[in-house]
Amino acid sequence: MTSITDIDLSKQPFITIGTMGKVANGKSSLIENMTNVNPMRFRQEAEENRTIKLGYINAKFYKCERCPKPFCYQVNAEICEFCSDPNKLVLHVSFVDSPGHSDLQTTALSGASIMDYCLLLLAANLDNDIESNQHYQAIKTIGLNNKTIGIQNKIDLVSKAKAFEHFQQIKRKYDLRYVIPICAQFGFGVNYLIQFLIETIPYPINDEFIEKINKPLKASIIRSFDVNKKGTDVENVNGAVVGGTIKQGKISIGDRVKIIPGIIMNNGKNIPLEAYITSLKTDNTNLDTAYPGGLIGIGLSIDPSLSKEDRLVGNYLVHPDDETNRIFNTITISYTEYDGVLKLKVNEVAICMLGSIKRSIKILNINTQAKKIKFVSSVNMAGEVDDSLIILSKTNNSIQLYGKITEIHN
Ligand SMILES: Nc1nc2c(ncn2[C@@H]2O[C@H](COP(=O)(O)OP(=O)(O)O)[C@@H](O)[C@H]2O)c(=O)[nH]1
Ligand SMILES: [Mg+2]
Ligand SMILES: [Zn+2]
Repeated sequence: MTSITDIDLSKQPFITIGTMGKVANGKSSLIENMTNVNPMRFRQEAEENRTIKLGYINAKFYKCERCPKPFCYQVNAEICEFCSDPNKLVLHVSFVDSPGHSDLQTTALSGASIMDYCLLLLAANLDNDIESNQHYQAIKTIGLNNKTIGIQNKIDLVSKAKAFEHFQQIKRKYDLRYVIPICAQFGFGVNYLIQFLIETIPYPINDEFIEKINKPLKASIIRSFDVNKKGTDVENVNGAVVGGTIKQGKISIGDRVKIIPGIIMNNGKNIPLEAYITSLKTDNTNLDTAYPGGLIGIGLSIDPSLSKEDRLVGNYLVHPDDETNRIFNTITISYTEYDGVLKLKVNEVAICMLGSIKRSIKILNINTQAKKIKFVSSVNMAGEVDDSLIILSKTNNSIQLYGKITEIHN
């Protein structure tokens, strides 16, 4: 059993804060301004691979005991920027920067299921922001709106009166408890946002967190690589490397894990894989044990060709003896429609996104009264009751509903 005193706040982030909102509303600028790291460092890689990756940036939030608010709160500064006293580490977070294009919403939503908090970026010079409305709708559908902070950005581009009117408009349009006006470009108001985050987010290493890490391991793989250069000698070859977020439990170097569903064969059946954990990393810090929060780089003792080019994305890491997670192709889910009306029909072929991967499914049964849908997947999937998923329309990829598994049939 792990207890509170075993966990070191400085080692890894324990809280994940995502961004949402229309492209160009200032998501990346805000993260860059807060952390001094450019979240688009993955851009080139993303363009080359044609896969859009969520950008993860870890940040340490500090407090100076001597300086006044909000200046006492500083990001990634061990020494106070004003009085040079040593700062105290108060929060360690991971920002997930979503790409924002509407066709990429699902990528963002696959991140949303791991977000503890969300920043919804709105631009003060934009009145009819349809894309951000859709993002808000998605946030509300997955039940994240009470953990979402509205960020009114670009206040430098409008008059004071206009900014105030836009602020009121946000309050009317969205059911959000807090809206904070800023200018991400020049950093105005960003220190008040940092103060707000530090003072509002409860200290993460608490009894609830300990309960979560003492549960059986479940980590989602959202990236996977072969890190070896071409022509590496056999004895120097690195094993598979995956990027994952731990939903519950913990992972230590040397642990044995099962990767499910594993390899999918042409007939839709799967072969689970087993591996030892050979390395753990967050940003550039090596870890002996990793806990939930942020993106963890995980080295596995299996052939790197298995993890090449995102091949393991959508898999889960669990304990080898785990029986809670099952392999299935037919399930029943309970659902919340995305925009109030259910357009899916029985026998329709749609797309299910479970654990960061899209699978083709066929709707078998719809019960609008009980708000339940039964469907079959063309290939085996892995998961357990209560796992959340998204169903998209096959024709235009639009989000149809957010669901939770209620029954596994095979
Ligand atoms: N004037 C002004 N421009 C901003 C502000 N925040 C971001 N921008 C600009 O808006 C553009 C899009 O910003 P970006 O952060 O890439 O938006 P994202 O697509 O939401 O990540 C960039 O050219 C930024 O420099 C702001 O507060 N004021
Ligand atoms: Mg961006
Ligand atoms: Zn100080």
